[in-house]
Amino acid sequence: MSKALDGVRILDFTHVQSGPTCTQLLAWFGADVIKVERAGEGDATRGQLRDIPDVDSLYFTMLNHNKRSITLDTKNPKGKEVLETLIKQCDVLVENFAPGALDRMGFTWLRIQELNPRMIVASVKGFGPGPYENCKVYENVAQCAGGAASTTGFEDGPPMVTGAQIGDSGTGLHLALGIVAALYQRKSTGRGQKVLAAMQDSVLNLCRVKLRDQQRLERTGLMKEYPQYPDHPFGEAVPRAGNASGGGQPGSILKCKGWETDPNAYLYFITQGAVWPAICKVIGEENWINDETYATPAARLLHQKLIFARIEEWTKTKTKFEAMDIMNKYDIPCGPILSMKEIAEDPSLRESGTIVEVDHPKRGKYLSVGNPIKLSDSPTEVTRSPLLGEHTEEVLTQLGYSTEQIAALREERVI
Ligand code: CAO
Repeated sequence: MSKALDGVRILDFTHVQSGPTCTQLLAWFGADVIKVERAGEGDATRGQLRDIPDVDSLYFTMLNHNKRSITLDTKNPKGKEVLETLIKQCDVLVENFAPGALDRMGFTWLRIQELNPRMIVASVKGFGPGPYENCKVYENVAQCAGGAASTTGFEDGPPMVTGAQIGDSGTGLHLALGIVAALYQRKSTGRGQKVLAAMQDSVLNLCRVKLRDQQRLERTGLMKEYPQYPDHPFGEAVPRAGNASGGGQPGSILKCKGWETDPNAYLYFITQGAVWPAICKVIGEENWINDETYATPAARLLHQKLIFARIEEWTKTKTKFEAMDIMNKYDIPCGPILSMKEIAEDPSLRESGTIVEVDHPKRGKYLSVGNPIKLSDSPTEVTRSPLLGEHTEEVLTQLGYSTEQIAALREERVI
């Protein structure tokens, strides 16, 4: 079967997490992704957080599936020539170097356009134009600057970053969408263009509802679905909301049977208005259905803590899965807090290809997250990440280099 991005060739000049997330997705959709790395070390993540000595780390292998790797010193004049050939023969260059690195290498936007006017140059940077545009940025900096940290955590605690890599992987996703849009526009214009996804912007995009709340707060002075209401005053900025739902239906994380010893024996429970009578029946408080203290969503907002405490008395008598099964019968929205161990062992995630087992020649079998985006006409087959420089000769031969030329480049340590 064909793949959605068959025929698209990507010059993958990315490293660490954000850029590789993007090019891995493009590879899963069928693009030919050629990862350019420095000889010797390669992408720094190959050697970071290793669990097996001298073997590419899971950090690297889980972000670089379905790619080819070539080594190239792009600061060496002969290496620059190879890079020029690659630029002429690729559709997209994706990079996430520190600001200005590509220019310093001699590959400005103007130069790239001279070499290949159809080339799309896609970049992840920490910040867009402005006072911080020249800063190097890692995940948690983006979470802090994009509004996630100030709105995450509990009211009486410090700002908190989330385990979801919204700054790195989140920005990679945004960049991938920009690249696909630019490829589509190129069909009619015939021109490439620059695509920028700034990590701060991507995090902010994912925190859109918090900017919504900032404006609601400024207009009305309070937000009734927040845990601060009605007991604590609101300040000038959106506060941390603990585990409140963030939408129009109140929710909370509740203890389940075994919580004393199992740190993940919890359930997320949403008191959706439509199923309020069912909730009351399940927890044995049928009189709450018509009691005016609880009968309407507006009345319940004044008593959220008491209501969730009562529901928790019930959830504490059930495991999270038992509670989930009972609630599902009544269409009551809730979800178990799943540990990574439970997720790794989940048969349905294996079945759907969201969790995949991959074989690697040096590390053996390992688990990875497969393509979370499923296309019915472009199925994803996850193949292992490349060893450093595994495809150097293959790619250079495809680019038109002879065996002798390749040997000379190797001799001069350009590749
Ligand atoms: N041959 C020769 N030189 C190479 C090369 C190659 N194949 N590949 C990279 N280099 C050079 C770069 O040109 C750069 O040289 P200069 O500093 O002389 O311009 C140098 O290697 C280091 O690149 P860098 O500054 O990007 O790397 P770093 O480790 O110092 O910084 C990071 C890492 C992530 C902080 C920075 O790249 C960055 O801010 N990127 C943009 C934001 C981003 O993507 N952050 C997410 C990181 S986690 O996903």
